[in-house]
Amino acid sequence: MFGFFKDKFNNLKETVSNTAQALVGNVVDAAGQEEEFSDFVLDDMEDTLISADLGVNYASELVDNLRGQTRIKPAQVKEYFRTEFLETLKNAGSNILNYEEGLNIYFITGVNGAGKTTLIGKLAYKFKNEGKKVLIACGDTFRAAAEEQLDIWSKRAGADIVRRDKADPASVVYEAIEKAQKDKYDILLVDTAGRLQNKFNLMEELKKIKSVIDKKAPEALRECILVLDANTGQNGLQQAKVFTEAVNLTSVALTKLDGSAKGAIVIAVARDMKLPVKLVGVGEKMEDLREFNSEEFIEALFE
Ligand SMILES: Nc1nc2c(ncn2[C@@H]2O[C@H](COP(=O)(O)OP(=O)(O)OP(=O)(O)O)[C@@H](O)[C@H]2O)c(=O)[nH]1
Ligand SMILES: [Mg+2]
Repeated sequence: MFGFFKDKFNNLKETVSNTAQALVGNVVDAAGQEEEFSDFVLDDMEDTLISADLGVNYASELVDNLRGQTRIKPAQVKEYFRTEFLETLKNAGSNILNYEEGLNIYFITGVNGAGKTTLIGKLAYKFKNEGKKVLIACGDTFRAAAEEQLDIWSKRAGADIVRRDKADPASVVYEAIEKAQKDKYDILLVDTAGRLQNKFNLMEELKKIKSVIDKKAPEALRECILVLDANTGQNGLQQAKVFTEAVNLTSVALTKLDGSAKGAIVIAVARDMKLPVKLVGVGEKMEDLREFNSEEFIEALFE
């Protein structure tokens, strides 16, 4: 049976347990049993938030709100952070992956090794299980074996693929869109390279592919997803900035959350980039994909 949501909450709790310790556990420990917040306690708390990868500015802001006030006591610190984090996540927008009748194009970007190709395999599997007609475009023609890897995923998921070895990625995507429109596919997943000769070339190539999608399929629903490895921490935020300047991202997929202690990057991305996380990778297998939900994530962290 397809277990996309099976025992979702317990799995999620386990998946985020390292992040929960790094973020919530250590913050509560930092607050200690004091009656009021001392500077010493607050500085310790700020360091804890920064090492959990929440970002320096946000960490300082949250801690500064607690300075010189008496309304929130150290004993209530957990509730304070729970409310703050949930609000930040909600302000970044809906977690629901957009989908509508007709063609839906998911353009998948991110640095090398982030988990783009694996995410495409997982998404293909998810959509096939929902009875959708799924096509994959191999827009990574740079790395040797990239097309082979995508071919294996497409077969596993039972999805169709357009690959033209070593061709220009934008032309492969052009051809895939034509096929998707002609043969009435519901889903087109576009894989891209994570590394070219340099970052400039990579961004130029992504812009070119994006412009082919926008021009050739203006009527299609288009999501531009940045794949972030949870373990990259604050570095991930820098990546998000570069990509969003190039291709105007609509959402983030956070991969390798399994085992990561740096899941707080979800909150940092939501706050600094105003980008919602919509998908979470929790392992290397085809079923290891979860739809992100802010309430569930916060509940699993703060339980
Ligand atoms: N534990 C874990 N591993 C993952 C997850 N997603 C991807 N991986 C692993 O990360 C590695 C890189 O994944 P790819 O999907 O090839 O990454 P990519 O972004 O396509 O890489 P390039 O094509 O080189 O840019 C592989 O070994 C995957 O099995 C995840 O959610 N959890
Ligand atoms: Mg890849």
